[in-house]
Amino acid sequence: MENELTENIHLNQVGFYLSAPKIAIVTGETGGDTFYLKTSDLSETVFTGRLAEARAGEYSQKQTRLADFSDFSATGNFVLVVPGVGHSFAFDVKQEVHKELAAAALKGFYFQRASTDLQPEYAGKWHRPAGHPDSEVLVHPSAATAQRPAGTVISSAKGWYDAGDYNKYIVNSGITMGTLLAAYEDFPDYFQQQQLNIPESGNKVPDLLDEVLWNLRWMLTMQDPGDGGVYHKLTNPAFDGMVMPSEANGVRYVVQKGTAATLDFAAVMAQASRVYKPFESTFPGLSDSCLVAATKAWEWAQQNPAILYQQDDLNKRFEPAISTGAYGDSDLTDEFIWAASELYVTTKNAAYYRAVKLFPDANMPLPGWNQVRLLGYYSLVRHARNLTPEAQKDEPELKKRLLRFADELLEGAADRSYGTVMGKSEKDYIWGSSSVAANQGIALLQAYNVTSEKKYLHGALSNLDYLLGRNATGYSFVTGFGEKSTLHPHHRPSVADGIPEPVPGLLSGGTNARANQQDKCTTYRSEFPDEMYTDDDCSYASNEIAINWNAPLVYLAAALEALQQE
Ligand code: 9MR
Repeated sequence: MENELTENIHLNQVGFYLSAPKIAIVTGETGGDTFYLKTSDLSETVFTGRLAEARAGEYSQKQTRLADFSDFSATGNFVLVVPGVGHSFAFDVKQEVHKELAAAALKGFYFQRASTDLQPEYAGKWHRPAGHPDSEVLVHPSAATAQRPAGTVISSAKGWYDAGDYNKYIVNSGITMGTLLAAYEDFPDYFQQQQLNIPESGNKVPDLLDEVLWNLRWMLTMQDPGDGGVYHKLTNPAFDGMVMPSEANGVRYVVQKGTAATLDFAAVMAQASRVYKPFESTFPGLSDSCLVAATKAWEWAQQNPAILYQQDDLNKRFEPAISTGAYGDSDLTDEFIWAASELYVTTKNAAYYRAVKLFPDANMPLPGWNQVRLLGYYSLVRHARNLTPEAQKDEPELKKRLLRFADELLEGAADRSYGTVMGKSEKDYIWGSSSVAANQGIALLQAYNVTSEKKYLHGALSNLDYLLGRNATGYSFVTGFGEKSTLHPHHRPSVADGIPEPVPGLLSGGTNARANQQDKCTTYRSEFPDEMYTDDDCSYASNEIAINWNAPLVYLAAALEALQQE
């Protein structure tokens, strides 16, 4: 039996750092209490340990036993063996164990590029012809102004496809860009040496910033030059079929300007302005243009503080009807906080700091596309030393809240079924829950940065383990990483390209407790909330990929690589 591969040992299928915690979870009945770490050819036992007492989660119900081999610390390729159960997938223990993952997660954005072909030199077997030039996009009646009446043709090229679909949405680009730029601001040395092999590699600018620029250039075109407002999205009226980008040739529109999109845009442009400033000689004028764009957007939002994107309502008033992703948000408090924070950090103009109530309550809501408050707080803490007295006065309280939030995330993690920070409650398993795990990891790393306390670093690592297989489904949710990883994401190129392997480095949305009600796929195998996942391209509610999920994966993987020696 121990010579047989089992899927009942759930672990990070990529591997473990030499000196960090190493945990695997064994499900089902186990014969005894002992587990062994063996070389992957099973010839040599290198570590022997005891399984912890069986536990059952409140919503998981499946019995789990934890195997802790953190004390083992030698380089190699190993399997975990539990007599009576079998052996795990093989994994590495080594330095830089997530280096390739960190690069691939960022390269995932290159594969999402619109308006360009992906050449074999960079894309390997996933090369493809260009799709969506977006050089002739129509102004939708919902976005018409005197200067740009309905039907006006504008150019709005480049950008990343949002997800498994081919549309480009400003709100979701906002949190994605904010997260990637934050990764760069927090770990510049790491990104300065990271190599992605993208067309711009070698231009003296870190590859991350080259890749981010592809989307930044598109975002800039989404601002109405007439008044500074920003279109909510660039979209087809309805989702494309499951075809390659080059075969999706329908008419595309920019749709209604809105306050959420405009504020997210202002935040990203303000942040980009300071991040690209040192690269002035490569991108002359870019930093200044970003700041001008941010300021104009901010002013528009002051004049138009509550223009919500409500797709149903829009469809009652305008044609053609739009049925693609809505990203509708009805509470814009957090978007104001984020935009004001970024404009303040970049300009040091305290008027921005005072312009909105930055601390309307003591809540610390986990970031998501409709909740960006913490992106602003992270920036305020990151730059605290260089800010004006107003912000410095608030800094201790802000740090306190950050630590309180991180402590809440850690609470009880070690005793959970899978011993991860992810999964405190069933509520973690939402549409795109993989990004919940990754964003929790980022919050913990902010706390680590403030305190240097290892528990935060290890908590973040537990969630990377979650994403790479230490979860109830046993899947690694990152395409191309792990022996049992997502193979059939709801991702049009991966479905239509005729290549068996999905485009690599993409993070599946993962377990979603309501997925079977939302996408009605018939291939789910379990009703447990933490197992509601199917690796089937029908499942847009549990197995799509999206840029706002990949971005926190980039942050988490790169940060853990940068911090591994600590
Ligand atoms: O990530 C979004 C999730 O929070 C929503 O519940 C869901 C339904 O509205 O939409 C998700 O976003 C999708 C977007 O609307 C269109 N592109 C694909 C996105 C990921 O599934």
